[in-house]
Amino acid sequence: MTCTADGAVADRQPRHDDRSECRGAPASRGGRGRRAGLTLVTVLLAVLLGAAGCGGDGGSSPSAGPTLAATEGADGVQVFAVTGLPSMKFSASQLVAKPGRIRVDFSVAAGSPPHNFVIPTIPDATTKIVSAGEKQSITFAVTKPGDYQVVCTLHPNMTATLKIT
Ligand SMILES: [Cu+2]
Repeated sequence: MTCTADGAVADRQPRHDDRSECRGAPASRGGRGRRAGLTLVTVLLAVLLGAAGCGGDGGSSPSAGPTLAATEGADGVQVFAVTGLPSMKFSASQLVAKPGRIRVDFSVAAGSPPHNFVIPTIPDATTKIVSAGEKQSITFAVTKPGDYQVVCTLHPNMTATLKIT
């Protein structure tokens, strides 16, 4: 009723203004549609991000953490880069090499408590206590195949295995 009355009285107002005043529906319907579209995009983004977050495990080994194979340096030394993590773990739970000389480049991640890298049964395989952001390299020789336990002496649950094959 008010629409017709306004339109009739206000002669100076252009026609299309009268129309948009009379029907509120199309404008608000458009708004709802835009909101629904944004929600859909948000949901899709969340799904995509969630899927990407799951992919980083690398390898389907049944052991507790990643296995690292030595890279062989020019001088025949087998090299491992191992990081002590804020989560009180080594970056690899198993280091695989063959008998011979081995170098471990041990570093501690930024924001982590200090760690060390110690193989109690191999006297030369001992770093100092390394602070966050620092590193130390150690070189030692192993002749006998077998599993050698690696520990951080500061954190009893922080272990790994050097596997000589
Ligand atoms: Cu530690």
